[in-house]
Amino acid sequence: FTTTTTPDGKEQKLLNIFGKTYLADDFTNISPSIAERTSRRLLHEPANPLSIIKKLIESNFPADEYTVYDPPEPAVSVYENFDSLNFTPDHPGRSKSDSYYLNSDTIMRTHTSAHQGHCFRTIPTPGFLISADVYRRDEIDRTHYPVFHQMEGARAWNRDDFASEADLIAKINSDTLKIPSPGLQILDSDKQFDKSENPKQPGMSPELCIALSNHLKRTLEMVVGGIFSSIREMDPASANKDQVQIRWINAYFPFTAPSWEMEVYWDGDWLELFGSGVTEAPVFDMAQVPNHVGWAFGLGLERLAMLLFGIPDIRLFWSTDERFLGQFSEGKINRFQKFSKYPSAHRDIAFWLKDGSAPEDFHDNDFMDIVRDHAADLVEDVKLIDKFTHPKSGRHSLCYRVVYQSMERTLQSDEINALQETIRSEVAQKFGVQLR
Ligand code: FA5
Ligand code: MG
Repeated sequence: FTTTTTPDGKEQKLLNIFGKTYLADDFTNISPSIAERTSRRLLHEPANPLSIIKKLIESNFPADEYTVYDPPEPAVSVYENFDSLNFTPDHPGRSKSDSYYLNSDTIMRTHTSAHQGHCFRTIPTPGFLISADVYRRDEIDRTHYPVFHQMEGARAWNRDDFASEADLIAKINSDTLKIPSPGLQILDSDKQFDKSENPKQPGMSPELCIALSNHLKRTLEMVVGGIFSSIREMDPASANKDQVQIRWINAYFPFTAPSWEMEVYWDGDWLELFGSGVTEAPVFDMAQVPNHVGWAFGLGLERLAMLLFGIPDIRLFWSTDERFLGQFSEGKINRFQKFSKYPSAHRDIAFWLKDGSAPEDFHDNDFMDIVRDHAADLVEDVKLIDKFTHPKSGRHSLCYRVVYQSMERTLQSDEINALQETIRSEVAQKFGVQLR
């Protein structure tokens, strides 16, 4: 941060980041530990499991139909991240407590969908694939990290290329794979839009909606089937997974209708792989390609990588330990061999909220941010473990448990105590709470 003085004598804070300067305002909440993450570029490390998965997925899309797009920087306009995707001005997804804002106009993208408009407008092929780091103020545990990676994909048709809607539908149908991918057992494959549960968009005929939905589902089934068949070839240890079960679940996104999530059954659990749906007409209008129809999906690369490589903790993707990185090579999927986990230790922090303040006014994410800023990768998990209201004073107390563990070394208790002390005083100072 630097400051400047406006002509009328007011002090103005400036945020200098990614080679640009932004006027800070009451939305500014990006922290140094998050900003630092942007320089690592895991998807550009060819032997990182995330980029191995990215390449594997890309290889399952026909290269002449889908262009691979690599977005230049993680900061996007609030318009791109939300408005261009049909999020209403009061949509809760815009909340400061869930995202990292540079200021009220600029945000660290929360999903790769932020680049849909640009791609629909500029990419010459009918489809595209976008992969990038995305940023969310989220909880801290084995499967959540404030920075993760998504792959977005989309496919469009221009109504103006067809003499009639019947011709358009016939073309979409002829572009659609006829049989679902072998090697997958698919539940609810033919489930279509549903008036009450998963409505089609107004103004689109049922026939067109069904044609687009079928193209979306058959394409993604082919891609997922292709991924699992390469796994079977590469990794005989997973040979028992020769029939992978997937299912289509109704979903909701402001920028698609109808919408679905795909889940895959793996190691005894259904795991959500991606969200998808038929792109809403206003998204094409705002992208300045009116009269288009199509579909999109957005997939979490860590989820799939954890499953396929057997990686147990999302922080490992950021490890620079040779015992981690040395296990992987470009184009190859192999089971991760656990190296011994360094010991963990927990510390609790309890505090009274300010008089008259309710537990709901204290956001978990604000606490998480302090932990992230001061202990970054040395924390495995943070949980609210107790809430208590004093029977006489009516004051509320909260207790969080912080589990410390490093991926790289054994933490000494002096070091943990020092970190905990820093977190304690920062929490007291920032939120005016009284430590217990
Ligand atoms: C989205 O981000 C939508 N943009 C997806 C989309 C794109 C829908 C295009 C329709 C059309 P969601 O927040 O559910 O949706 O995230 C998409 C995927 O990212 C999830 O399915 C999951 O695989 C992954 N994901 C979400 N949150 C996390 C997280 N905290 N850590 C790791 N992966 C995550
Ligand atoms: Mg979701």
